[in-house]
Amino acid sequence: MSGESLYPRLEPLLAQVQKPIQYVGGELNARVKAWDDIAVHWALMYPDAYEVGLPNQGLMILYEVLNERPDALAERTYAVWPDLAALMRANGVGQFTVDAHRPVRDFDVLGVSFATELGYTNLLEALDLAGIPLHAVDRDETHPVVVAGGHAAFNPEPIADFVDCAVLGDGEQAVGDVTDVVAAWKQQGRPGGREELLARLSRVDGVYVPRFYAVSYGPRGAIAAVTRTRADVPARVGKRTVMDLDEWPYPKTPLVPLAESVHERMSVEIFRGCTRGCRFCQAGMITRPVRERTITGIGSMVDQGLRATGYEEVGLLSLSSADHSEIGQVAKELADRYEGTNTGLSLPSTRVDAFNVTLANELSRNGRRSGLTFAPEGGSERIRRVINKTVSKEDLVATVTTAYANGWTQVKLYFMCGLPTETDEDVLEIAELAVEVIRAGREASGRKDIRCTVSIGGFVPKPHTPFQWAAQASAETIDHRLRVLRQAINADRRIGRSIGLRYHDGKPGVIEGLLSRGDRRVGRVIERVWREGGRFDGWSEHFSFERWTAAAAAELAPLGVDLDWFTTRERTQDEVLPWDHLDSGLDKEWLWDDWQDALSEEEVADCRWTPCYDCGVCPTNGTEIQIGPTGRSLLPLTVVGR
Ligand code: B12
Ligand code: SF4
Repeated sequence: MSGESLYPRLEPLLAQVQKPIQYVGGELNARVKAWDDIAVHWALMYPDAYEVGLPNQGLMILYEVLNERPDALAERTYAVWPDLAALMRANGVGQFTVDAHRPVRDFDVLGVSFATELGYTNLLEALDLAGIPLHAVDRDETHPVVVAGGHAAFNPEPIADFVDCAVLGDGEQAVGDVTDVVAAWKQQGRPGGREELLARLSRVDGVYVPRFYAVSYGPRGAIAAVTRTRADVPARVGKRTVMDLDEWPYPKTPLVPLAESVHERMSVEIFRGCTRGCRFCQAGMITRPVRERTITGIGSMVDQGLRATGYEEVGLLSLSSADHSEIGQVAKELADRYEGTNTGLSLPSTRVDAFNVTLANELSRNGRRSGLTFAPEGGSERIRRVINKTVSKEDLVATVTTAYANGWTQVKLYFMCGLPTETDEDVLEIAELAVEVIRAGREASGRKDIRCTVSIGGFVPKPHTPFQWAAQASAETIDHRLRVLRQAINADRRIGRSIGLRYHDGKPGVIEGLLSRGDRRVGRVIERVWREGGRFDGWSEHFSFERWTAAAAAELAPLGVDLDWFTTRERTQDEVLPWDHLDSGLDKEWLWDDWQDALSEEEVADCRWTPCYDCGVCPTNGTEIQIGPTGRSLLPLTVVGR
């Protein structure tokens, strides 16, 4: 019988694996709906371990939106660790959902959220465990439709052979449209089989069906053209944009993890999109325009979410939360409302120029003054102009010092290494900055125990950003710069011991680069890596650079390209990029001009506060920037006593 629980066969295996709790489901606010009489069954997957996947905001939203529909149900599935995967294979137990432990194979749709490309091998593992053919062309109408979503879906070409379609942009409305199409096709007796279903899906706004687009290559390895193979599919696929976030106040009842997870607090997304224009930031570019949730909308989501979860901390999330036009008011009113309770508020990393101590004081009114995180991203003022994240060294030091003077003792600073035009000197300035921050901080606070942690990530150029043409720095370059930086920080031990340095070597970034800007030819590399045991590539203990480079060499050489071709090679203006037929709304010419501006160290302002500079998004999507002030307050809610 379809949808029958695998739990009786799974349970004996759980006693033999690590952290079995992650597979049992039944979390607070999880849903299990009856299988029969439901038109469309969705399995929603985050292709990483439960501890990373469960708190993912995007998937939590879609889970709830779908389950609210009477004709749909959604259950969750996560990547299983290799210990359980081996036992499942040995015992013939397929990939299952954690909600009702149903076989993923039985669902109509398998929706996979790709926030990062490093989840691709876990997709293949899940398909194989589920008994779903790896290649979309080998599936028939009894198999689930495999749908990719999330930010990486803006270039799904490396996984084009494995997915049936990709949804570009916001999912809230798109999943409803996909449900309608699948329901109608099933109800009509599945006319035309899988091909017809996919053709119908390709006509839904934001849905891209790779099999209906043929890619040809030119003599030097670059793409010659991407052409439609059917006249009834769009030449370019546009993205979906939810315009009124208040109409979509999800998750209303967030899931509370059973096992330890990376993010144990409630999150309320206070706006979507960002127009600060940081040139490295794919999330900012592809989610334009800015759409703020209103102050009343935020207030009721916080209230409802806390009641539904029992959490004592609320993160006010977005790509740059201190930029919400009414953040001061939001923070003050929430702090008033929860004064005297255990409820704490937090913002994720803050732009240095958006930080203000009144806001920080409001957020920590309930006594928590743990750590503050700033993301200057570039070490020198020059490189900050290149990436369009302009803040002067003086302002940076002054801001961090203010934080120390106001009682914070731990400050985290995020940087990137390997940015376009970067030299060793730019990176060495990170050390100077950190030293200065500690010196000034000790002086201002009168304390010796203040700490500053410098966290550094290797820069990976991403599609749909001005840096999509840039040469990625090699792993050797990154490793060399990190080495000299470490030496510089440790040069003076009296200061150096107050500075922590956190970084990864440059190798995983190279593979992320291959997967981010790859085309369909990269699919065979992913498949080979998976066949040779590649899983959980986001985890350093599972990631094997050698496995990836060997697979890339073997699979790409016959095609006349290689790993460097996809990563450390700078692209020219006329090159057809693998994602050119996927429309994030950004005008390619604007992106190119912005890339040229980066090279000449010219900045661009935030169009929230300055006139539009025609990036293309608003006219292409028929959207517009939406910011307050609404003039409304968080109330009419009364103070919640807890
Ligand atoms: C902004 C951001 C943050 C912010 C805010 C997070 C948030 N709003 O959820 C902050 C700073 C708090 C944060 C914290 C963390 N983050 Co973060 N974060 C991001 C980032 C850049 C964007 C996420 C976002 O905007 N979410 C908002 C939601 C609403 O959007 P969404 O998930 O994209 O989903 C929408 C659409 O994309 C679409 N969609 C998504 N999936 C699907 C699937 C289908 C089938 C369909 C149809 C549609 C669809 O519909 C959704 C609703 O519209 C992502 C990278 C990325 N490009 O996605 C990393 C990312 C998700 N974060 C990551 C990490 C590691 C973390 C932390 C663990 C860091 C830490 N050590 O503390 C924490 C954990 C937080 C958590 N909730 O899980 C990693 C996850 C790595 C992994 N292995 O999967 C990522 C991928 C970054 C990276 N490359 O390393 N993060
Ligand atoms: S079109 Fe103009 S207003 Fe809209 S996001 Fe682009 S620059 Fe900003």
